[in-house]
Order: sequence, then C-alpha cells, then structure tokens
Amino acid sequence: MLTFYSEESRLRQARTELHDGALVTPFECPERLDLVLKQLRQSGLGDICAPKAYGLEPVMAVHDADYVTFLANCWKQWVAAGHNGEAIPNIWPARTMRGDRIPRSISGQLGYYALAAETSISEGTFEAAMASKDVALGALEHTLKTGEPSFGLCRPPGHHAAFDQFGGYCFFNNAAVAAQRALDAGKRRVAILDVDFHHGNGTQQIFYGRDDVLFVSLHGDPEVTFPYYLGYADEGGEGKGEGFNFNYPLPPGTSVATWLATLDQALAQIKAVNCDCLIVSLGVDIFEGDPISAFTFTSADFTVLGERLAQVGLPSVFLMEGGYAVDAIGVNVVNVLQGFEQAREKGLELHLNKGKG
Ligand code: OKP
Ligand code: ZN
Repeated sequence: MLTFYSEESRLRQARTELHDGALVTPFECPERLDLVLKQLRQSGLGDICAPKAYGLEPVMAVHDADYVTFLANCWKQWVAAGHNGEAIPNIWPARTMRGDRIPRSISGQLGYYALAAETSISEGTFEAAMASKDVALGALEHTLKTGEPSFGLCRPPGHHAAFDQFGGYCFFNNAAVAAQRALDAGKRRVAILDVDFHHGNGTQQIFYGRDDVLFVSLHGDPEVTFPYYLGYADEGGEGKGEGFNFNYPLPPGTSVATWLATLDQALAQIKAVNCDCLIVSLGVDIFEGDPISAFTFTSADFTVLGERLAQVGLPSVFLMEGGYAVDAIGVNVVNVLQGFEQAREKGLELHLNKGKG
C-alpha cells in the first residue's frame, strides 16, 4: 500500500492549546508523524511518496472562499494587530447576538470562523493545512487510478473542519476535499467512514443535504464528549441527504466487542448503498492509552479493525485523523493498514480460486 506524506505538514507547530483551563503544548504535534513514518518503514507496507500540489480549487469545492481567505491571512493580520501570543478566539457570534456580520477586526473574524477555542492559529498553519489536503488528494488519485488502497498521512487532521469553520485541530476537511474530488472525477457516490473517537462534525455538515456522499461515524457520545453539539443518533441527513448520514454515538469506556459489533452495523449500511469508493477517516484515538479519549482499543485490536474494513470490498483511501498516544500511534496505524492488506489479499485469493472452479 502506498503512503502519501508531506514534509510541509511539519509547518503546523503551534505552541499553545487551551486545555483544562491552561495553555499547554498541543496534543496534535509534529512528533505524531515521526512515529507513524518509523513504523511504516519498519513494516515494509510499501513506499512513502510526496504528493503534488493541487492548489486551492479542490478546497473551494467544499469550503467557503472567504473562510479560505481568512485562514490564508489570519496569522499575518494577527501579528499586524500587535498580538504577542498565537491567534485564539475568545468571543463568538453566540445565539443571543447577530450571526450575519463578519467583523473587520481579526479578533472578530476568529470567533466567526472558529467552532472551538483549543486550536490556535500559528505561523505556518495555513501552509501545513495546504500540504495536508494535498496528501489526501495524492492518496485519492492513486486509488482512483489503480484501484489499490492508499494511505494519506494527513496532518493537520480534517474531520472537524466545516464549510466555513476550523477547530478540533482541523482547518481543511481532507476527507471532504478528497470525496468531492472523487465525484468530480466521475465517481457517482463515495462512502466516508469515520472511526476517530470524536464525531466528524465537519464532514457531516458539508454533506448533510446530499445523497452522493454517505457519511457513517462511530464516536464518543456527544452528550459527554467533544464536539458536544453534533453527532447524535437522530441526525439522519436532510432533503436529498436523508438516509445518507448515520451516527453511532457510544459511551466512554465502550468495550471493543461492542465497538466492533457497531462497526458491523455501520459496514452493513455502507454495503446497502451503492458506493464507488471508501474513504476512511482514520483516527486511532480509540486506543486505550489515548490521553484525551475514552475508548478501549489495544494495539492488537487495530488489526481486527483493518480486517473488517477489507470486507467492504471497495477501493479504499485511509486518511489520518486523530491519535495522541504518540508512542503507540505508529503501531496502531500500521496495524490497521496491515490487517486491511492481509484480509484483502486473502479475499482476492479466494476469489481467484473460485474462478478456477
Ligand atoms: C481532534 B480529532 C481536550 C478536549 C478535546 C478537542 C479535541 C479534538 C480532537 N482538551 N478537545 O478528532 O482527533
Ligand atoms: Zn479524535
């Protein structure tokens, strides 16, 4: 399986995250890349290559142009306004105020375009977000061309980024950018399966009214978990999109057996709808040792996850989302990809033998 990766992902090097009422070193850190790369190289899974630059057009296909301009200019404007720290929103167009004004001040714009406060914007953030969506697009292009699976080692992650909002460590929605690109390349319907611990609110929002992208997510119950305001079981899509959105919220501490049984339901939903390819929002923060999440996967369980995903039998693109137990992140990611590859090869073998009669 080919991996796509960009050195420019390292340009995302924020120093601050608002966590537990303090500014801490961000959980979503560049070291995450090192451990995944190291394990990929050791595993012999396949080559690692750099994507080409796809520009802004595929981003504008799912994001608001003014939002993209805001992200491109935010750091410069923040510095020009004389601020010393990183750019962090501290006021929003809350329910009791106007939601139709985008203030001129960068502080006002930050609140307008942010959906949470933990994610600081720092120098290089926009460039890293550009690299991350290129990684996703490189992986997608390879899979569309060859039918072979691919892995996009995206960083920063994407699934919380909505049409015109950043947050939850995400700026561009890499999975959405890739899904839209697949459609624009002639695919009729794309399935996005999100296994990250956190609900992919951005992906859901972008495709909520559409039937050409099926969004299915397993995640920590938003009653008690970020992002709190989306990801409930009764969100089934709207208009044409009705029946193309499935949420499986699960309580903190959910056993792997229950999680996998729920996955089987989610996979049945995907198989019940005709899809041309599968994009997996691969967060490995469902790991038992994750510092900000509450599911119970062991490293070995990730292999089982990969095996099950192969049963869907669709051309598949894996895109990195979360995973903050840095020491284990490489093993956990590679276990998914190897489980997938091994099950897929076995499946192909069975198929060939059947053909021989
Ligand atoms: C991004 B991805 C910790 C609370 C959680 C944001 C979580 C973002 C997760 N201070 N805050 O889905 O892994
Ligand atoms: Zn997550």
